[in-house]
Amino acid sequence: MKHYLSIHDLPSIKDTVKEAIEIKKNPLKDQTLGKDKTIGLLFFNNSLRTRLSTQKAALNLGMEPIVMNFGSEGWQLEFEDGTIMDQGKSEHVKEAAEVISQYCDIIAIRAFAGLEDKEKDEAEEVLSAFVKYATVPILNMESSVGHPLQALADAITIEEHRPAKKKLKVVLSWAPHPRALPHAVGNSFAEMALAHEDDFEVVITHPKGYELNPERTKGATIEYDQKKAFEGADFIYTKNWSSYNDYGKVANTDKSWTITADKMAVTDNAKFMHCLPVRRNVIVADEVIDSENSIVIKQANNRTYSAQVVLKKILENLK
Ligand code: AN0
Ligand code: CP
Repeated sequence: MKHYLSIHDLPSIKDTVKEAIEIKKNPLKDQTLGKDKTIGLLFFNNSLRTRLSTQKAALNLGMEPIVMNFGSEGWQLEFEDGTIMDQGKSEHVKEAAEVISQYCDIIAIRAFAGLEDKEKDEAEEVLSAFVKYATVPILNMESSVGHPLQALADAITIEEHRPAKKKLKVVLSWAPHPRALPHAVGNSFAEMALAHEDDFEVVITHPKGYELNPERTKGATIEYDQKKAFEGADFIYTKNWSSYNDYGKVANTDKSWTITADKMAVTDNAKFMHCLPVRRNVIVADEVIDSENSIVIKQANNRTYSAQVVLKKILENLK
């Protein structure tokens, strides 16, 4: 594997999940694979899990991680071609990406959707500029449209907690949030779940007007009645996102969409999942996130093995 930009870059999601579960049993087994290799983690946005678990994964593989926060420490980068750079931006991504490539064997990038210009976000302005101008592999740590390291961790977590059933009902539920959030996590989760077509029945539930990009949810059942969607579910995966059609707008903060125990009661003893960070008693009631069925902490632990299996594949390709 050269880059990891989307979940579809994995040769097989199922085999990768199995490999990650093996790595988890003995995470220091490949300590020599990344020896003398450096990974640069570039953050254009905040992070707790991604920042720490990706470094942890790199360390498990014997790599040296270096981290830079562009929000507060880097020069403001220009991404457009041919601009007269006499305003706020100090450096063009063309130079920055090539320079960083000389210091790092892999570049990992977090750059959220701006949620103002749909076309720009869909074109993955930041991520694709690095793919274009860097000379080393690129790892997506949440871009405008996807969070494939999260989706892989989610797939690992579902595999570890799945009941013995042929077909699982996996529900992605929108929940309210006061701020406009990106679509990346919802998109990648849907894509990952839909790639398990033999295994998962995929239902997405949200208020009308909160449809994700239909290209990423093809094959899923869209159900506007949240409680109906929850009936018989095995996994409830919750996430807020802003409107996609009325791009980046928050039209609904309806608390009736918060995940509560009475909604979980109609599921088939479903596990509760969320990528975190989560706003308690807005997205999910304490009674649910603190219940035995909540697997959010285990899910966050799997971020290490998700990053590690991906880095392993990239390193093996570098040799
Ligand atoms: C981000 C998002 O919704 O994309 C990161 C989630 C991993 N969440 C927030 O900004 C709260
Ligand atoms: N789930 C996730 O990506 O968390 P962070 O934003 O804290 O990295």
